[in-house]
Amino acid sequence: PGRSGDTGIAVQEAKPTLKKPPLYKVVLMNDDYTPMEFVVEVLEDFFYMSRQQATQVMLTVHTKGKGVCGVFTRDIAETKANQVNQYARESGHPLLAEIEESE
Ligand code: TYC
Repeated sequence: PGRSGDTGIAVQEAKPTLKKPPLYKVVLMNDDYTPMEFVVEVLEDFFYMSRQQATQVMLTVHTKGKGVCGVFTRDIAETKANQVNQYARESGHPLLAEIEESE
């Protein structure tokens, strides 16, 4: 602890480094019914992926069961997953996005 002037009172000095916020993955789950094209469009529109990148992630989810769409702070990850799930429901598809703690 530092000492405040000549009062002899110990004070807590500010830490010079900032803590990084915890990060969360938005994970897309596979299902048997959502069209591949719909998934690719979701990845392009909500995660700003190129068509090539979106196709690759969609195929990873399709073959491995799930895949990471992106890593964000908690609020952003929750918002993205909610937006995807709401849009999929409105469109009549069972596509599901979840969030997972990263690291
Ligand atoms: N498995 C789906 C199909 O064969 C495609 C799909 C891919 C669905 C990724 C969901 O997150 C998903 N039509």
